[in-house]
Amino acid sequence: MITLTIFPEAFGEPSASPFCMKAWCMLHAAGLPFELNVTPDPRKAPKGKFPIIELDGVAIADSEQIRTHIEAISGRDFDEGLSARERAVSQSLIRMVEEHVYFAILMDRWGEDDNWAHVRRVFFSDFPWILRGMITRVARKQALQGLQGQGMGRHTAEERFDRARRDMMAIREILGDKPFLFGDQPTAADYSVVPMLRAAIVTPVTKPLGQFIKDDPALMAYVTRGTDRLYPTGV
Ligand SMILES: N[C@@H](CCC(=O)N[C@@H](CS)C(=O)NCC(=O)O)C(=O)O
Repeated sequence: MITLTIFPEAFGEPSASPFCMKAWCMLHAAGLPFELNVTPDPRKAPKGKFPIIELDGVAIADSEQIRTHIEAISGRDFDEGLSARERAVSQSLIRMVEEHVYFAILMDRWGEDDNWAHVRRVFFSDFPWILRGMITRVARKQALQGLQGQGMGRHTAEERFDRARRDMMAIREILGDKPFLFGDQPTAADYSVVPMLRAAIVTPVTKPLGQFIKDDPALMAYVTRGTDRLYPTGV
């Protein structure tokens, strides 16, 4: 039996992490039996991040490796039916949302004081109250240092939004009037893009990126369709 370890629910999402949602939705879609392990503390995870899956004592970290593993053991190809060119576009889209848009959302959540008040309260509620102040200060400092290193933390809020907005327009262009990014059926990119767009719009204090998505009927219809189709629990 596979165990999928994820962060707890937050802001109405079954897991606070879009990467955890991706892995969860993929496991669900592949029809593999699995159980959930829900915990807020990733420090002992092999790469210090969630999601991870464990099978026969072997841990696999990172949603990309998890996808590869799911495809290997289930025989399911999440990009089935796509041409070589579509697979290349899919790969680029996945990188764009996971390695760029994600960090803009992280800045909106951890870098902006109004959202940080919610993140602090919701993400750290399981830690003993006596340690919570210290743990949250350290966690925020480390997160913001990481964002400086990655680069997103060096942009102004306006610059961040402008960068992410261009990514949203690229997604909308690729989507066109199709139900999913590459046609009538969801493919791998949808499993990354839908949870990432949801992460932007459920962030408690709506920031310009979340507002941009909410104001775009095509993107919102896609998020609703994707949620209905991919999310195991419904939201
Ligand atoms: N590339 C990884 C990214 C996973 C990731 O960034 N997870 C975040 C939550 S969204 C995490 O565990 N953060 C904890 C930390 O950095 O301490 C994947 O695709 O799984």
